[in-house]
Parts: sequence; C-alpha cells; structure tokens
Amino acid sequence: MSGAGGRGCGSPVPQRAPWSLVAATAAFCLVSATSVWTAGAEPMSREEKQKLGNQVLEMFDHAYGNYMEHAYPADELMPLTCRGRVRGQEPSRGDVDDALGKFSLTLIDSLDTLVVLNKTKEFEDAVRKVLRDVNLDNDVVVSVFETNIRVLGGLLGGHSLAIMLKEKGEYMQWYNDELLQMAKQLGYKLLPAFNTTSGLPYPRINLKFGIRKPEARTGTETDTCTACAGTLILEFAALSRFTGATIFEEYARKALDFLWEKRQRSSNLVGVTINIHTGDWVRKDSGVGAGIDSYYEYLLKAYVLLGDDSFLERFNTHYDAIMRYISQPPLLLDVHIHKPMLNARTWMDALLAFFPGLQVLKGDIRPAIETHEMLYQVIKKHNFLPEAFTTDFRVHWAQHPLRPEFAESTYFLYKATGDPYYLEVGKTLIENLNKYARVPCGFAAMKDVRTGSHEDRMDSFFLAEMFKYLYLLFADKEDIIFDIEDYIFTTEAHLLPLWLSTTNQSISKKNITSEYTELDDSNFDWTCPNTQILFPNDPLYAQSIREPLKNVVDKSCPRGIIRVREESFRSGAKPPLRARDFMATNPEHLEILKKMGAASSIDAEDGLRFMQEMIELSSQQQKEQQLPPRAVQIVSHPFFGRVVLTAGPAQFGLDLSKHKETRGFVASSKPYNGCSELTNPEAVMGKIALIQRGQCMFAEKARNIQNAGAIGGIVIDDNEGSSSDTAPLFQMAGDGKDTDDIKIPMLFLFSKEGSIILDAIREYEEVEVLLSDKAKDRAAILKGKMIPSYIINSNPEMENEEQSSPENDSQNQSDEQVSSSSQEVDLVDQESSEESSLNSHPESLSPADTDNVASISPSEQTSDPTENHETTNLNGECTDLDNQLQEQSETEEDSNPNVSWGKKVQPIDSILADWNEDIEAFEMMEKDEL
Ligand code: DMJ
Repeated sequence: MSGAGGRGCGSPVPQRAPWSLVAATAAFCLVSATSVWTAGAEPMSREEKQKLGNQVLEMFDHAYGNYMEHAYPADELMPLTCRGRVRGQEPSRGDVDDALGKFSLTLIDSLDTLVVLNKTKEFEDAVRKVLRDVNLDNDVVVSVFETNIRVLGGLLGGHSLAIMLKEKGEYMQWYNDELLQMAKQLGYKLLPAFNTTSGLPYPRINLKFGIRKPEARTGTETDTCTACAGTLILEFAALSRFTGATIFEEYARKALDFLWEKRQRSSNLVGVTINIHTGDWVRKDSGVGAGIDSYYEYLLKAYVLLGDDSFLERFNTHYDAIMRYISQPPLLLDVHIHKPMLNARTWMDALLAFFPGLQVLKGDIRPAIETHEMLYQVIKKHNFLPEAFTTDFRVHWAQHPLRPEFAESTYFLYKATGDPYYLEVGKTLIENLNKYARVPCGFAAMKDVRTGSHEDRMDSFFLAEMFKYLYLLFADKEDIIFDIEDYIFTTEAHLLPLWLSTTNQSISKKNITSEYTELDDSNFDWTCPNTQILFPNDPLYAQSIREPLKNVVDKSCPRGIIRVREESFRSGAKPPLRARDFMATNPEHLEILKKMGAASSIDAEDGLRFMQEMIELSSQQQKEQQLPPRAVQIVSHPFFGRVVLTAGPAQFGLDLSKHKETRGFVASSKPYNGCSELTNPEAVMGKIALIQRGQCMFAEKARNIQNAGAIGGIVIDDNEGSSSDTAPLFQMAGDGKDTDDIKIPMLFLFSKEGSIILDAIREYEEVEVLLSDKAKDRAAILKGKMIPSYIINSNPEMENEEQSSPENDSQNQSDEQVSSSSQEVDLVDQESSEESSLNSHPESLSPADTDNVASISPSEQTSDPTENHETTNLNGECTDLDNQLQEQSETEEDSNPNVSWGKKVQPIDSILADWNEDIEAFEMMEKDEL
C-alpha cells in the first residue's frame, strides 16, 4: 500500500482539483512539519541523509543490475541461483506465481523507481527495452489484481513520468505515448474478467485467451479477495482519463459499488473473501491486512485522485468501524464482521504494516505512531517483520519476502511529524537489508527470520516500492527532479499525476450522498489536519506517544485472545472457560461446555470463542511439535556467510539449538548414498560429509559418515528439483532404534539448496559451511580471516570495486588474494561488532528465546496458570489480569450466588449452526495463505 504524495495546504497546483477544496489529504498538510521539527531524537545532518540516500542508490543498483544482467527478460531474479525465474521452468509455488506473466515483470515494476532515483538515462533505456521486448499476449494465467497493480500500474507510472520528462525537454523526446498504448492493450485484456453478474472480477485471467474458454484454464473460480476486487480504481480510472476510454473506470467503479453494497450493515466491515457470483461473504473475518488492505487504501486515494466525495464517505464509514472494532492500539486484530467484538485471530500479518501510512493520509496520527512503534519493535527483535506474528509478538509465519509496507509507513510518518526518529528507523532498515538479505547476486527474501536463512526470491515490489520509499525518506526536495507532491502513489508505489482529477471526467459521478442519510454525519471528517494545529507547541508529540510503548514487545507476556468481556467479569459474572485451560477429565469443565451449547447468547458467544480457541490451539500445538528449521551458511569465498540455506533438522545426533555451531569444509561421501562403509574416509575425515537421500535410513547414513570421521552431515534430497520454496521442510526421523550413539549434527537440504553447495564445490573446490540453528553474524564467523572489508563493514562501494576487479575472476582465488580491499578481522573488531550486533539486533538473543514455544509441550503450556493468564500493560509490565478477574469474580460470586448468565435463550440448533459457520470460516482461514 502507499499514500499520496503531499502538497502544501492551499499551495497552488497546476489545475485546481476538486478534492483540494475539501483538503482531506492529511499527508500534504503534514509535510510542513519537516521544516519545523527539531526536538526529540537527534536531528540528522544533511551529509548523513545524503550518505544514506547514496547507499539506497547503490543497493538499488545491486538489485536492478543483477536482475538485468542475470534474469532479464524473465519476470524475476532468483538471487541465490543467480538466474531468471521463468514460469513453467521452475516448480510451481502456487498462487504466488500468478504474478508472473512472462512480461518482464521486474523491469516494468521498476520503471518509475528509476526516475524517482534520478536514473533518467537508465529509465530511457528501460522504456526502450519494454517497448522492444515485452509481450502481453502470452498463454499464461495471471492474477488480475497483481497484473493490475504491478504491470498496468507500472506502465502508467512509467508513462506519467515519461511525459513529465518529455515536457522538461531533455530526456524522452522521442516518446509518443507508447507505454500508454501498451497499458490500454493490457487494460482490454483484463476486462473479460469482469464478466460476472456482480461486476466483481474473476481472480485470474489468461492473457491470451481471457476467461472461460477451454484453452483459458480459468474462469471457474467462485471466490475472490476483497482487495483483489477493490484495488483497481486508481489504475483503471487513470487509464480511462489518460486515453478517454471510459470503460475501465466504469468497471472498476461497479466493482467498488458492489463491495460497498455488500458491507456488513451493522458493523460496516467487509470480509476477506467474497463469492463473485452471489456476493456472499466466504470468509467473514475482517482486518486491515492480507486480503482487504488495499481496498481501504483505494477508497481514500480514489477520493484524492478523482475528487469523488462518495469514496471519502465510504472510507470514513469503514475507518470508523476499523477504529471501533479492529484497532486495539497498538495492535490491529481481525474480528468477525457480524460479531465485531470477537477477535478472529491471535496473530497479525505483515501486510497491515501499510496501515499507519494510510492513517497519516487520513490525518489520524496518534494510532499511526503507536502501531508503527509496535511494528518497529518486532522488527528489532527479528531483523525483519515476519509474515505473521502473535499478539505476544512471537513468530507465527517466519518468512519475510522483503515487503515494503513498513518502509512506506516510516516515510509517511516522517513526512507527517518531521521527527528524525523515523530517519533512524530507515537507517536500521537499510542496515538490516545489507547485513541479512544482501547476497552476491541481489537481495534474497528471508525464508525464516529466526534462522536467517534465505529464499531464492526477489519480488518485483522490492524494486517498485522499497527503494522508492527509502530514497524519498532521506531526500530533500532538490534531490528529486520533479515535484513528488504532484502525484499519488498507488498500492505498488506507482506514480499517477493528480491533474488526472480534472481530465476526461466523462464518467458521471453518482451523487449518492442521499444513500447515506442513515449515517451519522459527524463520521465524515472534512477537515484538514494541519501540523501547526496538531503539534502547536509540542515538538515532542510523536515521542510522547511512543514512550509508553517502548517495551511493549520485549516485555510482553503470553496471552490468548485478548478481547474478553472484562466488564462482565468485573460486574460479577464468572469468567468463561478458555480452551487453554480445558481438561476433558474435569466434570466442571464438561458441564460448562454443555451450557455453552444450550443457554444464553453470552454462553453461545463463550462457546464460539472456545471453539475458535480450540482450533487455534490445535494448529499452534501442531506447529510447536515440529523442530524448527536449521541453517547451512556458506562461509568461504565468495559467499563469506552471505548465503544461508534453510535446512531440515534431525531427531537424532547433535542438537544444534543446544550446542555451538559446527563448522567445516564439505566433502562428498563415497558411496554418495552413504548406505555402507565409506570408501573415501580420508576425504571426509574432519569434514562435513554430503550424502544423498535414499536407499537406507537417515540414521544409517549418519553412522557411516561418523565412523569415517566426519564432523557433521548434510543429506541432499535425491528428488531432483525439490526445493524448500515449494515443499514443506521436514525433520529426519531416527530408525526406530536407540540413536544415542550418533553424536554428529545432521541436516537435510532439498535438491535445489543442495545443488547450491554442489555447484560451489565445482566452481571453488574448497567450500566451508556452518551448520547452526540460525545464521551467525558475519563478523564473528570471519574472525581472523583476510576478507574484503565490505563484507564486514557493509560498504557497498567497496563491494563494487571488488566485484569488478579482474583478479576476482580467478576461480580458485584465495581469501588473501581478494585483497586491495581486504582487512583482517581482529579480535577487537570482532568483539565490538558482536557487541554492537547484540545491541542493535536483539535477534541475537539465544535461540531458545525465539524457539522456546516450540520446545514447550502443549500440556506444559496449559498447565502453567501464571504464564497463561499473564497479560501486559502499555508499559510492558506483566500483570495477572485473568487471575485478578478470576479472584474478583470468585469473591463476587460467593456473595451473589444468583449471578445472571444472560437472559436471551437461543435454541441449540441455531447456536450450533452459528458455530459451524464460524468454524468453517476459521478452518478456511487456517488453510489460506497470504
Ligand atoms: C505489494 O505488491 C502491494 O503493496 C500490495 O498492495 C500488497 N503488498 C505487496 C508487497 O508486500
């Protein structure tokens, strides 16, 4: 998601846009804060900002340069194997591959980033390549949503800046709307997706054959996500207004109108997925993250871009509901659309990190600061925002595909507050990217933020969004060759000019205000939140909001579903039975359970929550029974610890989470399957043996290599093409016998990860690896070695020198030869670096800290009442709220034996039907991925 570029309140714009009359774009009003803000965090000097801006430019070159050199014209770069990802040539990763249409996705998504980053010459070259090479007519099924935001948005952003440059008179003089023509061609290709009675688009379309035809292989889907149907209006309206072809804007409006009609009328919330034919909500949970996020974003931005009041009215109505039910500052927690006081989850997903940025645009700064601060603390704990994390800030889904949402919100909060704290946040993001995600061939997504292992993936949004927001964060007005405030950012951070609001307005704007007569007018905020008013004499405003939250993550305590009917306990009702406390052998518990299905609506509500907790608990317990993945880090030249492979653990041998890592050179065992006594013990002695999976038990292989003197083993999958990208990792089981005799650590790699090591052996002969529970700090593992200084210092300029120096082409070059830019890591450096890494990256906390849940059995978890009942206050102190409430209610119950449990009696069938509906929704939710 993204926000609008800002303009000064009342500052002149080329053509006065209707929206500016009501000035709801908070961001532009808040911009002025940057110039007056001086207190709070230490101000950052212009030199420091420029240095960081230059670092962003260099990082972009590293990402874009490697894509262009090793992947283009493929859609994406695979930065570990250093080649292009071509759909059909790699094992399918499921839905995530639907973004790939064989249309050079990363190049198109990067177009306007090149201009923002002042790379005008490169932009001109890139546009020529798009026009020369890109084919939009491939027989491939793509996501309508992704194709719209990344490709249509990319082409329109490119066109917007191409005409701006042409007008300036230096670059793009040859340009004749060619990108716009491509965008129009693509727009027409997407239109058949809207051929439904509801007007909601099918989620996928075949670029060549459209929908439904046998050869299209799509068109039978019944459901789509709300964001998928509700994130079209900016691109489609821009296409209509640029070209005069009104059909695009009409279709996108119709889809939005339908979603609005289908909102849950009492809560004013929308669900995550909807049936495109009937309009029924398929998933009735509702949040601001995955599946819904950019629907809200586009309502507000459609108002900004198109000046249509109805979009603002809709946004404000939803926003009011979000703040009433979903916002539990600093958390944003999903609820049920028809029971909005009930939380639907105990975890949050990473996509919601865009929301503080949207709140800035709305002008609601306080909750934006709070949520952003909470997210930042999660990032400080794990270096990146895991795809999902629990309300007590444990990792729920451990991946991180280099998502830009947090950088985006950081940028908007800096624009709003001018607080240099946000520049320091940006600096940390840059450091973490260079330290943990940068690999020799680009930037790799994190497979698991707990182990620091990588995934062979660099999504196009990393170039479209991350570098834009980071560069803009540190840029002054004069660092950008055009006025960013004349544009709005789409959800993919593509730039659309605000003058479109007054161009080709042939779409009759429905005056639908009358439809809203039942709504409370005070809900609609038409005022311009000016920073001069928001922060009149208090330059420490943002800091004062962050202060109480500063330990919210570190000092949080385990807790379950957090919204409980506290008021009813306080007023004397008995607290409901929680799933985590349930014991099937306890007759009192069984009695309560029976009551839940039979009596009052409150009991039914407790029952619903109980079932929900049971489902979550069981899925959590399944997770916890699995050993966490391990890491194989390649430490020899030219990897120097920068490539980390995700590995499966073994249920036998040395437990890497309890012992120091094992480090050694690798050697292939003979026979390669390791199923009999090795014939090459001298080759594997003191080394880490590579063995192929298959033909005998894992434990037998381990014994054979251990007998030959190996200090560890890596089993590589014999199933060619297998990869942790597409298959779930598993743990290697023993052989059913006592395996205590196996003392060495054993890890498992899928074939793709294994071949990265095998290829390295072919190329560099000597390959040294580290087997551990999580990637180790590079300074620590390279201690005493002669290595290029950029490896330690993350000084990218030196990396460029090193990469381009001819001596580095030599295959067997020793570490010492790397040299002009090498330095020995001495103990002092290493110690200080370890110390600083510990300080600045609390992820270096012991593995037990991140994985301790995995080692606690479910029964242990439920048997510790203090642990389970603790909650946290905003100062991060743990309080025993549940116990207090329990005590209070027990006392009150003693004194009042006739406590009422509610009066409304509901028949059991209806309660059960209600439960089933919710349970089905939960089960579906569990299956769905982001
Ligand atoms: C981007 O493609 C867009 O921002 C989208 O709206 C959701 N998020 C991804 C990046 O995380």
